[in-house]
Amino acid sequence: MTDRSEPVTPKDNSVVEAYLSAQKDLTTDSALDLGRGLIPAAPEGFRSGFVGIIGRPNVGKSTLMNQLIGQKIAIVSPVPQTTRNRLQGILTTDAAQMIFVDTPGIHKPHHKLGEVLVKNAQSAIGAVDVVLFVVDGMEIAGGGDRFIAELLLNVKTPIILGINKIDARTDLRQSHLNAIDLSYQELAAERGWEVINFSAVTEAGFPELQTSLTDKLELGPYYYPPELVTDQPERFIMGELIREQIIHLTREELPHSVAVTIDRVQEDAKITRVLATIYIERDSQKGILIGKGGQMLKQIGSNAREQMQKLIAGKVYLELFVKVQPKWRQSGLRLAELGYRVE
Ligand SMILES: Nc1nc2c(ncn2[C@@H]2O[C@H](COP(=O)(O)OP(=O)(O)OP(=O)(O)O)[C@@H](O)[C@H]2O)c(=O)[nH]1
Ligand SMILES: [Mg+2]
Repeated sequence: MTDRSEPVTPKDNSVVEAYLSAQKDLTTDSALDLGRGLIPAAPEGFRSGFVGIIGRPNVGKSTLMNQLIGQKIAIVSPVPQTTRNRLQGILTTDAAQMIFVDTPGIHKPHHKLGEVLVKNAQSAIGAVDVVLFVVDGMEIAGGGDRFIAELLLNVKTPIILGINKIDARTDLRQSHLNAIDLSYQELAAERGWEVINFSAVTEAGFPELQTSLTDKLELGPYYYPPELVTDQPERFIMGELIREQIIHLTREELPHSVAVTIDRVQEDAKITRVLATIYIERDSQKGILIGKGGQMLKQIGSNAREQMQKLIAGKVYLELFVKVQPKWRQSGLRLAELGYRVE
């Protein structure tokens, strides 16, 4: 039985497993060396570092990171403000190891949760080696984009302006397209940023993006085993997969009022049992979440279970509880209890 608090790795990989178990016992420097010993030495000319993915809500940051690393570790939805935590996804190529940091969309906060999210996204800007500023290629640069551009003014880190969703632009009028492109070219030219067009869905433009990111990183070692795709615990991703289904299946104010905790994960040979609690803010939201005859909650559970099975490549039994926690988004203490890191 394990507690599923270890980072996500592909199944059946003895090198990664050994690395992670060495990491668990990291109490001394020698244990650290042992952990490092399992990471191969990087070839000459190898580059590595952290790439911060920032931008307004809903521009496709999480979709981009998932697609770049080839595994779904960040949840995605058409509703803005989906991502709430800083998530790391790792891409290792022959030339480089890029550790992507997905961040919550930067917006004007209306509550304590929003404040914490925006602060965390901003602090990521200072902690990475390259900033990938993602914008929505379907829309002309707006106030939200310019606000972020201002935040980036005094940043010394190399910055790439990434124009996303180019796959969806086929229906736009040419004149409108030109206006969109011009608005971003102006933004980038003022600051000397490189501009790259891509689609996080079709992967068009990915080779150019990867080359440019690699060029901007310094020479460096493997920070993680080449097979690792994230340092995020499976437990955390499981909670997010539940939250994703709630966003997809419920409407009204519910998506933003929901938090999920994974209370217990019990793994035996045949099945992994997961106990989770969904927190809402008001008694009146219970009805929407549970649905007629419990149908809604059942659907949420069944969809999330399916996703979890993909994640761990094994059978999952999922039990969901619902609790009312008034005003959790307003309280720093409750936010911390629910796992939101206040930086
Ligand atoms: N057509 C198209 N849609 C995209 C693309 N990338 C993302 N989307 C869609 O845009 C919506 C938002 O995607 P997310 O990845 O959740 O956006 P985000 O920037 O992480 O949003 P927040 O976490 O709220 O800041 C989803 O409906 C995605 O399917 C793309 O390249 N093309
Ligand atoms: Mg996101």
